[in-house]
Amino acid sequence: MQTNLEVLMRANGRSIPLLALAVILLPLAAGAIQAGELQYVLEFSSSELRIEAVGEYTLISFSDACYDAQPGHPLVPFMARRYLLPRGMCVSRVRLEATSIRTLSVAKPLYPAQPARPFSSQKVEFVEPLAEVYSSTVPLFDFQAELLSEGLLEGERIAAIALRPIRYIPAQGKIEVAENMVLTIEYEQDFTYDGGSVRLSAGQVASLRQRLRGLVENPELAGALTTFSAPAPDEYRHAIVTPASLVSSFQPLADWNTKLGDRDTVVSLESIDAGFSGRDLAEKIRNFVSYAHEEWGLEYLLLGGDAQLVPTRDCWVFQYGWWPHPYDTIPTDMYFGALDGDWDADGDDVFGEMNDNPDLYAEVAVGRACVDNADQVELFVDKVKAYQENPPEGFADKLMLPAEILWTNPYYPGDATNNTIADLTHPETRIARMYETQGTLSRAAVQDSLNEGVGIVHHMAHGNVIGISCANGLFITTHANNLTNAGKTPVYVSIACLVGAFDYNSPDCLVEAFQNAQEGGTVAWVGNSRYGWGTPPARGPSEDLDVSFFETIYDKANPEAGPTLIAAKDDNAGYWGSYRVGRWCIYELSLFGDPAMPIHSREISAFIVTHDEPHAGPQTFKVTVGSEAGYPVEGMLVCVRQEPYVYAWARTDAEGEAYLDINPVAGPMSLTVSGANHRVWIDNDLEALGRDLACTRIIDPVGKIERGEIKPRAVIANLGRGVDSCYAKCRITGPGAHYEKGDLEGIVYLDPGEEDDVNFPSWTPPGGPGDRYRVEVTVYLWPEKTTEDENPSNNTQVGYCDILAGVEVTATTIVAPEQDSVCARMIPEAWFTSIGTEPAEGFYCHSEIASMSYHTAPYHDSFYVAGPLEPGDSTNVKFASWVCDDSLLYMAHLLRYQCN
Ligand SMILES: [Ca+2]
Ligand SMILES: [Ca+2]
Ligand SMILES: [Ca+2]
Ligand SMILES: [Ca+2]
Repeated sequence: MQTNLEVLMRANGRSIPLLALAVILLPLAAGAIQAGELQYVLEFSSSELRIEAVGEYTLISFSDACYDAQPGHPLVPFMARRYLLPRGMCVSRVRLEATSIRTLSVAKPLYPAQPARPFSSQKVEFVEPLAEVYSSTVPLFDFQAELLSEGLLEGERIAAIALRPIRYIPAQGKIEVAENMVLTIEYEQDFTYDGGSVRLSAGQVASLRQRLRGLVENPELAGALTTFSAPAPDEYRHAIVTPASLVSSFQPLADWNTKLGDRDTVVSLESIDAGFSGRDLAEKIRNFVSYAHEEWGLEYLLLGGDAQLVPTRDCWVFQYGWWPHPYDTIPTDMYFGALDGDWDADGDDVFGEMNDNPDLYAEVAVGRACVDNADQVELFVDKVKAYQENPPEGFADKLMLPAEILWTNPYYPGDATNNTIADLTHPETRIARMYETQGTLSRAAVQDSLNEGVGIVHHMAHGNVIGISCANGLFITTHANNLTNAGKTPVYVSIACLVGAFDYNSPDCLVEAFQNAQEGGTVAWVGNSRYGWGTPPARGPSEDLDVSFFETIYDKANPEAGPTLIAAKDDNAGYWGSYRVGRWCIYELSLFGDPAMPIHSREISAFIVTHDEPHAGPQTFKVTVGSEAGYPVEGMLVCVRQEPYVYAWARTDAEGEAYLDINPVAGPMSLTVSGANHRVWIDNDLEALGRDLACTRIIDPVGKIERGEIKPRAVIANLGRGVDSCYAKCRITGPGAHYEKGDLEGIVYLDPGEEDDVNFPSWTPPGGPGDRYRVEVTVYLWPEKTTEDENPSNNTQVGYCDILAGVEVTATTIVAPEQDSVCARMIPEAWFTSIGTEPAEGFYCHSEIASMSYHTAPYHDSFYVAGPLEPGDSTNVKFASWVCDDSLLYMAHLLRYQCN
């Protein structure tokens, strides 16, 4: 594989998987894996080939076909695929074996490859087919696999591999297609690997898994081999880096992002300069980002300032033209978020060279706000907020597609790429094609359409630092400044050269004029800081990057600007990133806007949100997000807050549901739901209902107890308004007792009003007969282990218990007088029982009947029992006769009765 080509071509086509995969993992070494191989069985049907006549040539393509032929050589397509390797491994060799081959005839010779060219360049001669190549009777290329590149993403190594299923025999007009192949990737230990300590938060893990599914053919390899640490306690998923003078101006944006769930902090350049090492400020910023990524879970970085305020990292790939030109040096903002290596492997302070091993798989999504002062910051923040908070209807679903004729030899209008993007859209997307080929492209048409309101733009045109071409004239910075589309600011994307050369400051570039327009402009731009490059007659790297960007916009439920740009680069890093022209295009494509901002592509509507009733205490809080049409909405960001106790975020799943683990106190909370195509939903009046746990009763030990082992028990009730959980503690004090124990398991998920028993470890009373103990049971809140609920006064119950005496007799039943009986004269009678541990001998039973008024003298009588009365036995006692007064109430000993 030649890696020094500037002459690459690629066919039109969407990325549709052609290969059915089967995987066989074959470790070669026992014990610690030091080498091994991955094997994949691939199928490629020749019916997937598109064979089209282009003039006097044949162009062969298939979905996501790549080309790497030299100018004048035939365009034989291949495919570039990405595979994960086991952690700590690198590729030692790749092999492709064709197991079944089909031969096809092509009438005209294959199209000859043409040189790559900047979009600014019109004067490129057509390169004719080379006679000595086109007369060959032996096949050009072979069925083979080649390693294109390897890169790191969060410690995972990704290998991009070229697979060549087609070879061409020009003299016979034949192509041979390998329809069945076996790919073998041999790997060995990478002794330079130091990604073993990668720490990821839960949020980072979720987005990494999702990203790998779109990035590699074998994402399952990551799950088995990756371990992640717990999230950092102080999570910041978003940071804004800006000079100290603008920190307070950016704070409202940080507050806004924090409110939505991307916890944000503004960090001054001065503090980074003082606190981080690096050869220059740009490297210090990147080292800060590395730190924050690992310690805070950072996912988004906004560079808050134009190039003269927040430095650029200028990269250099190659010299275009006869002498070095400033346009050969590329301000590359992705450097700040692509965190592997240092982008200058050869250490010559020239960054991003082919041998510098730059990281093309970014870990942190980067955007830039090209602002010069506090007024511009305020404008930027207002636009980003308005785009999410209360966007109007009637603009977001509109896609504007201006395209001019880029070159005439070969004839290459921008229509095809814009048509490809149009094919990606939602069925209801309103598409405004403005094509020079149809006479519908003009500066006025672009201006009018922008002012009327469009959601997204893809502009296929030439450009320079201050203008973008619209066939009949340049749309320049002045036109951008004068836009009047306030509230309907689009996301603008273009392949054009230099419109995003933000390092130019007098004047600023076109993108900056759009961004800083007072009465409208754009909310975000994705554009080139240097030349865009094309490879007519096929799509070139700049167009491929943009098409990938739009694939994500129309494929994901909630595409965010920064991650969407990352996905576009992921898609092209393996193939285009292996070549100088492609790498140039990857470097220069920057996001001008907040990386966490969602991109709308449908008509704006409201969320329909339902949620649990929150209560004080730990709980899983469920939020369900639907559309006005009643469908669940996936991928939306849900955030629930209660300062300083609760900050939790989650994304809705395919059912539109998000689950947040929270532990608020009773009081006000807030809930927000945000994401693409919807106005932000905010509820600041949520109320966490109070917690009230109580110990309502001690079951054991209370009253008379025996001297043996006893299991203390009590009843805990949830008197609060939500499901709750708790622990309990039992303390027993008295002669010789030092018992203080908690229940071992706690009580979990008690419904409001529900009660449950709680058991404590066994206790054996140490004292003797008649000793009294104090028993105290207290309930503690889970998981805080405090008693600070809404009503702490009911958290503790106190009871007493007495050890039974050796000899003890008690009255157990009064036989007479009976309750409510009417009598004049009768014999009081009762049963007495021995409840002690030893026989009772020689004791008196006593009877007392008291009047409930003062008329009659009380009755007293005692009766001697000689015994012995064995433990558990009872004896019947009849007392002396009693004469009662009439019409009075009497109280007998232990029992009350009425006697008329
Ligand atoms: Ca990386
Ligand atoms: Ca270097
Ligand atoms: Ca500038
Ligand atoms: Ca309570």
